[in-house]
Amino acid sequence: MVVLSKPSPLKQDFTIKTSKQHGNTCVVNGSIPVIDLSKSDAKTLLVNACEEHGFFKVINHGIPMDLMNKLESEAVKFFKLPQSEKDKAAPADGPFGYGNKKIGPNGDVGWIEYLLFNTNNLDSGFSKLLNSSNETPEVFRSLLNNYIELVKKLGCLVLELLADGLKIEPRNTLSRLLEDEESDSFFRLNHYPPCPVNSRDVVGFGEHTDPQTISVLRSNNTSGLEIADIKNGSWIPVPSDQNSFFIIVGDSLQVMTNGRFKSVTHRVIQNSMKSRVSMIYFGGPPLRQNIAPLPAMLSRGKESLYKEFTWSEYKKSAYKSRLADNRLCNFEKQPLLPIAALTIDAECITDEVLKED
Ligand SMILES: O=C(O)CCC(=O)C(=O)O
Repeated sequence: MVVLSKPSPLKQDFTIKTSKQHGNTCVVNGSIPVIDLSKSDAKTLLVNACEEHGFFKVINHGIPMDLMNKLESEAVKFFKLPQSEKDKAAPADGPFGYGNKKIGPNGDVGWIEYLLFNTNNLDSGFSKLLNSSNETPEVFRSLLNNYIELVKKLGCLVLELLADGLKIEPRNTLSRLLEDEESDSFFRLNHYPPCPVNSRDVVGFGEHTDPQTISVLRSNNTSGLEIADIKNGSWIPVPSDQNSFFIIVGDSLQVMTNGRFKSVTHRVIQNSMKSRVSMIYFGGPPLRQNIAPLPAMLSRGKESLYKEFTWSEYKKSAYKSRLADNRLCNFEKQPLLPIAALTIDAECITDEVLKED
């Protein structure tokens, strides 16, 4: 059992606000697809999992356990530092470096602390770490570098198998977005300390979808992650497995497949006994990249379900929203409905609609 810093009493409200879409019902025996990447049927199973769950676990991924464990130990060493030392790694401006309880710029909070890095410019977050009394910063840095390189490769392999499964050519159509030297990808080390309040109602990381293409997640053996069932919205707890990776479909991949793959809503519930440590790579496209359904997804006269936008435009809009907002709805083409059938979804009222009022 890993127990890190002594938690302080809850001063803020970390209560889960029961969402309209998902409520708080939990289906304990909901299933999570497990895909063996060494098997020849992997590409078909991956496509099914992205369509039906937007989430799956991969085994036989080829990333050495030793590397995952060493990086986790370095992260744990950092999170064990006194609060005043960790605060020295907080960003003066921008998002990279140490964060505590605040998630994003718009008032979301969680029972969490984290280190956030830009994968193409590790120094943007890492230079802040040098302000804290970290004893082995070079070890930490080189482990981060090696690990990020390997999870990026894993993300690319999954995207190439998905391209094969969807008959998209060339097969690097999706993976090249992560490999591009201007790819806007992030890496976050999350630490959820044991929470003094033992309740399913305290949130570690509130419900959200990932805006990027694909996320590659690994955690220690502490549970807490839940995904929303795409069919009925109920929450499915994800059993932890420190030897495997979990893959999360992001909003951009949903758009590029014209809604065939689903970007999955997920959240982390606090644990009152054990620390959860997770590491997550968010594979994003370059800022200039148009995010639009791929031609192969528009065959047989299908129309795009989405307006045209670049990753930079989507990101700007996402950063103005709250964690739980449905960010994609402002980019969806409105179906042509008879006027009498039109209803306005409160979450989707755009600035233009508000101005007209
Ligand atoms: O800690 C986890 O398992 C998930 C974290 C997460 O969803 C995130 O960092 O965006």
